[in-house]
Amino acid sequence: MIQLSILKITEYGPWTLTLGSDREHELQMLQASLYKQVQKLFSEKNCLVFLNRSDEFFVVSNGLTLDDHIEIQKTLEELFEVHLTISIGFGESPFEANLKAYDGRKNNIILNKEHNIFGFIDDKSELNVSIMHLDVDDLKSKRKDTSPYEISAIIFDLYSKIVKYFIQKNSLTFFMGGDNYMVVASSEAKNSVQNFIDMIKNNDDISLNCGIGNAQTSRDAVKLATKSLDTIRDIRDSGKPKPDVYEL
Ligand SMILES: Nc1nc2c(ncn2[C@@H]2O[C@H](COP(=O)(O)OP(=O)(O)OP(=O)(O)O)[C@@H](O)[C@H]2O)c(=O)[nH]1
Ligand SMILES: [Mg+2]
Repeated sequence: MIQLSILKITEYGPWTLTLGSDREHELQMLQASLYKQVQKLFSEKNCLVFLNRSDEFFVVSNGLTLDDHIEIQKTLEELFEVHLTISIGFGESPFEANLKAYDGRKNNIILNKEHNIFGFIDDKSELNVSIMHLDVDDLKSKRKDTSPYEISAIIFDLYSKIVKYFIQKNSLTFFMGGDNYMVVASSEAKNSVQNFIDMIKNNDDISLNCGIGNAQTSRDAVKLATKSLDTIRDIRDSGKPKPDVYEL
């Protein structure tokens, strides 16, 4: 079972209009500082925040109670003029947890009215999370004959392919910057990642490495996933044949 909290800026569209049309730089600065604070507050509670479309955040919030969410909301409400709505859900797979959180918001299932928190918390089941950290092998060598913008086109095309493949496995993919992607993974996603890597190798001539981490909290799972990825690099750099996938 996994718990997911989705944070979205409340009534952001109408609020942006109040800034007039010379607003884009202000919105970009606001979104960046909001992300920084949200990541800080949740990582202090052993979670990791995934940035989604800049005005929305996904947090694998395993272990966090309603009171933890209220505490974070209070801090954010003091710091920012715009406020966030939180929808919490849980499920056997990451995608199901996302549906449950969405359901809670849509049907107005209030967990805390004053601080805009909706959805469902399961405090009985044992929570676990698997993270897959995917990274392009040796992107540096591609940069020798491909311009920065063309590299970005490749990276975003790949992002779209990872999203489409793993949503079918009830998993959620996020772009982390550079050539890094993280999949909040179901067990079927973990079982099929080698197949995905082979497919991308054959169709797009891109080699991927995948480190997998399993833990109770998302920050620990991410730490282990990145450690697994670095282990693949260590094996490769020692001259031995490297695995494409490594799991801790
Ligand atoms: N989000 C995130 N970005 C990273 C991380 N490590 C590197 N990056 C980014 O990814 C870019 C590419 O770095 P690497 O993947 O190390 O370079 P590479 O040539 O592909 O080398 P290998 O992955 O070791 O084959 C860097 O410029 C950073 O922007 C990480 O752990 N997390
Ligand atoms: Mg790389």
